[in-house]
Amino acid sequence: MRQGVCAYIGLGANLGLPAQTLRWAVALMASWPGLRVHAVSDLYRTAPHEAQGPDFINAVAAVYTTLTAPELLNKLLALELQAGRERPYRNAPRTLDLDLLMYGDAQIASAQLRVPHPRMLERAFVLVPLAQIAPDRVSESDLRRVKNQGVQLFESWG
Ligand code: PH2
Ligand code: MG
Ligand code: MG
Repeated sequence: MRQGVCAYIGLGANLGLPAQTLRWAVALMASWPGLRVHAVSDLYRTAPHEAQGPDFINAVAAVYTTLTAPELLNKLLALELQAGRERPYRNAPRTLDLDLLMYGDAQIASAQLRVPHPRMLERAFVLVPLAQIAPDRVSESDLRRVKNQGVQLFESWG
């Protein structure tokens, strides 16, 4: 599927078996009708940013999809639940977080969804993996601004 919109999804986890869960999530997404996984970044170990708990594993995936943004969001949230996600408080440690970072060039500000993700430019755990698979989407100055945040390569994707 070349057709459809190019969307970017941020993946993160810091409970359970984060790396396995991220790989499992990408495999399930790849099985969804109306979505093709185009590229996945390596897995990065990242320090919790404005959050508590263990280090995170983060990655970013680029997909082409014919799903609408709300349809895609709902499927991502359902997959989080399937991975045992609980939300006891804001930014609580989690088994799986799937954030819709960008949906083509769409600008969306609804009660359920804001795209582009309003905090992505503040977050090295998003910008570093995103720059790996979509260097045209991240500027050098964006990366410089977050370079003091701890991000290290954990595992190659392939
Ligand atoms: N997600 C957050 C808040 N802080 N920090 C890291 N390192 N990785 C995350 O995925 C993350 C975070 C809110 O979703
Ligand atoms: Mg998040
Ligand atoms: Mg989220």
